[in-house]
This record gives sequence, C-alpha cells and structure tokens, in this order.
Amino acid sequence: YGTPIVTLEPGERKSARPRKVGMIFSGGQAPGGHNVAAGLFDALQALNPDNRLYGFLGGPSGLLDSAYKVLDSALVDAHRNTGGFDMIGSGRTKLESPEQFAKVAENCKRLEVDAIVVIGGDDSNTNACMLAEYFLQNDIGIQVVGCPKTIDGDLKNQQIQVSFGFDTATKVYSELIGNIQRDANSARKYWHFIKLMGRSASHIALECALQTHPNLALISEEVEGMESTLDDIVGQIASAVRERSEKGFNFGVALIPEGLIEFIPEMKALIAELNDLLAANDREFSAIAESERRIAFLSERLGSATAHVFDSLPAEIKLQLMMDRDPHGNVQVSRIETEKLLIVMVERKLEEWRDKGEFNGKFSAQSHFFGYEGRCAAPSNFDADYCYSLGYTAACLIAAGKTGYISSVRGLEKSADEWQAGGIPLTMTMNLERRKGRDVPVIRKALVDLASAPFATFVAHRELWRRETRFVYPGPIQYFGPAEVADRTTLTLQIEQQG
Ligand code: FBP
Repeated sequence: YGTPIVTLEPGERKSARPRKVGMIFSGGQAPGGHNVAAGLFDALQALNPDNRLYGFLGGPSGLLDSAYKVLDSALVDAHRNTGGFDMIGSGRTKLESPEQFAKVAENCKRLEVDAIVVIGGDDSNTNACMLAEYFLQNDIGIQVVGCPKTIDGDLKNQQIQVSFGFDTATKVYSELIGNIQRDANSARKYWHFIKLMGRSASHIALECALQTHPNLALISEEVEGMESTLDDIVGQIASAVRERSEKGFNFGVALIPEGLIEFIPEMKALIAELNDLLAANDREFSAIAESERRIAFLSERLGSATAHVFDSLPAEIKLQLMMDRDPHGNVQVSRIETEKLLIVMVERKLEEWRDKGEFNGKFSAQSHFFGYEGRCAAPSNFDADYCYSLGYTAACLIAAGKTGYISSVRGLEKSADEWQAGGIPLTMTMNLERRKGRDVPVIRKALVDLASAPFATFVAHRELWRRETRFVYPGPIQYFGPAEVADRTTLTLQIEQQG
C-alpha cells in the first residue's frame, strides 16, 4: 500500500539476471490473451535470452497443482494474434486462502519461478494483490503482476481505461447484430431478441447499441436505477412492438444484457432468497430428481411475495434459476434464458391487449444469445497491440522489481505509438466492500455509469432508433486499410475521452 504509479521511460539497456516467470490465464476467455503471452515472452527475451517463461495450465489450479508448460518461441509464435487461451487453458479456481498461497509459494520455489503474471478480471486481480501481499509479508521473494482482462468491460476505473477483449468481442457481436438487423429489415416479419454477454454490467450491450442502433436496448443499471419491475420492462417492449406495428413495421431488434434479471428488484430478491434456500437445504434439494418436485420444493419455502414472482415464471426459467452457482457464488447468468422469458411475457402482454382491442398487429419473435462467439475471436488490431503492450510492460515491471502492480497502458484513444506504458499499484484500484459479514478490499466491478457520456449518447438517440429503422451494419472487423477504420477503438472509449 502507498506505492506510486510508475511509467516506462526510454533508457539505457541494463543487463538483467536470468529469471523464471510464470503466467496464468484466469476466468473467461478474452481475445488477445495469446498476445499478452507474446509480449511477455519477447520482453523477457530482450531483457536476458536466458529468461524462461512458464505457462501454468488451466488457470489458477495450474499454480496449485504445479501443472505447467515451458513457453518457448515455437509455441508462442504459433499463437501470436490468435484468439483463445488454448495455449495453456484457463479456469475459475479461486486463489484466495493462505493455504493456497503457501502451496503456490512451494511450487514456485521448486521450479525457481520468482514472478507470476496473473491475467484476469476484477476478482483475479484482487486475489493477485492478496497473493503479492502474502509473499511480501512472509518474505517469500516472489513478485506478482496483474493484467486487466475481460470482455465484460467492467474492470475499469480512473487508472484502467479498458480491459482487453472488450474491443474485439463488441465488434464481433456488432457484426452479428448488424447481420440480423439486415435480415430483419429484409424479411420484415420477426422481432429478434438478442441477449449479450457481460455478466452483471451492461457495457457490452451499450457499446453494441451505439455501434448498431437497434430499436431497443435495455441497460440493466438503468432498470435498477428506475426500480423497474419485470412487468414494466415487458410493457416497455410490448409498447415498442405496438408502436412499430402501427407504422407497418412488424419487425425489430432488441438487445438484452445478460445480467438484466439480477437488476430487476423483484427478481433480485427472488435470486437472493433462492441462494439462501439452496445453501440451507443443499442435501435435501440435491436428492430430488424430478423437475416438478424441485420447483414445488422451492416454491413452498419461499416467502409469499417471492413465491408469487417465482410461480409466474415459465418452468424452464425456474429450473435455470436453481442451477449450480459459479465458484464465486454468483448465479450463472449466461445460462438463464432472459431473452426467451421476455419473448413469452411480451407475447402474453400483447395477447391481453389484443383481447381488449388495443393491439391488432403481428408479433413473431426469434431469440439469440451472443457470448461465446466473441470471446475467442482473433483480436482486433486494437486488442492485438494493447495485449502485446500489456505483456511487454508486465515483463518490464518484473525486471524493475515491482510487485502488487497491474500492467497499465494508457492514452488508448490515441494511436498505438503514443500509448503510455507503466504500472498501477493494485491497491490503488481497490475499495472496501462488505462480503460475508466482513469488510474486505476488492476491485469494484465497474457498472455502466448512468451519468457517463456514452450512456447519455445512447439516451439521446434511442427514441429515434425505436420509432424508425436506423440500423447500422458494421460488418466484420477490419485488419488492413486506413487507421481510422482498421485501428478504431470502441465508441465507448472514444465518447468517454471526448467527455
Ligand atoms: P470473466 O469475467 O472471467 O472475463 O468472464 C466473462 C464471461 O464471458 C461473462 O461475460 C459470462 O457471464 C461468463 O464469462 C460465462 O462464464 P463461463 O465461461 O464459465 O460460461
């Protein structure tokens, strides 16, 4: 705590002692991970050709099991500019207890690894910080450096402009949304409900909306801010369907952020109560095999208000809500088919209106979920350059003896030759949060800021996009051509920098 931000400056090359450095990918895939490895490898070779890079396999568990591969030039070269984390794999094991830290120390000591690079999101970098602190306090002499990764875009703050992978993933999704919009506008017979990954935060949905101008895009943070109920949201979508139908447009595109369900107050209360119920009745509940009995078991034990919400949901959604939680105790939102839930509920609402003579149009819907399509795409030029720079910078931080830092590259709105590389103390990115009854330091997930310029830009245009058909079809990622096309960043980043 209390260490300064550092920047890399040109200087004399000094000879550095040979080192062994370990790296892991932690959590979900994000385009550009292999370029982080390439940058790290190249910098280590430039610092001392005897340096060695070890890739621990399958994420944090590789550090605990001492499962690794030596990353040599043949392996690294074969993966440059490719998507995915398949060179060494990734995983979601949490590395957080002192026992685990001691095991990592023991394994690294045996291999003579004296620095670890953790490529991960908010939770993984929080844990990287704890690991660095543990090594310092116990005089273990292993350095830890983080790298900001996640397509979700929620690892950002005053110091970190964007996590890697967000740029490529949103460009891939926007291409696909554009293709669907073109189809919708050609056939003119379907409403397409498209759920987009992003876990809790709606950065991906917002960026894709800015890129493609759909008729509707829900932003979970706004839903929470306005305390909208499920019925409000369904009403809002159904009204848009009716409004467009009255103009002869029986088609449209609606974007739905993956985490929406957790931001609707009554659903949030339901999920919280289900979490408690499932934890308290684990054994009894696991012994029930039939879906209907599982549903009844929970319905009988919920409070009356939450039971009412639960009972109103289609059976598939009830079952999805009771699926296993992830290792962080979160509902696996990628497995809850919110897009289908909304289609069913909008259909019901429109039928009610039809019976009352308030709707006489057509509504036929298709559902889609875009997530895995974009997480391992070949990195855009931006992500390829950004990731390589993050990896190269991580090696420089290690060579400079830094620990508890996150590799940082700033000025990303400018061209790559003007970027500023350096390191941010991880503690500077942390806040105290109450978890399981204790105040613990964590890197806070950055949700969409409703006072931000990107959100304001969206709000200024959404009515027009809803009423009319102003679709934009961005097409595929460009790798060659003028820099303003091939190297352009996300609209979120551009608008944020313009203020
Ligand atoms: P990270 O936060 O680990 O980068 O994961 C991102 C993400 O793609 C989320 O958008 C999504 O909710 C989740 O991973 C899906 O997890 P899984 O890969 O385990 O299905």
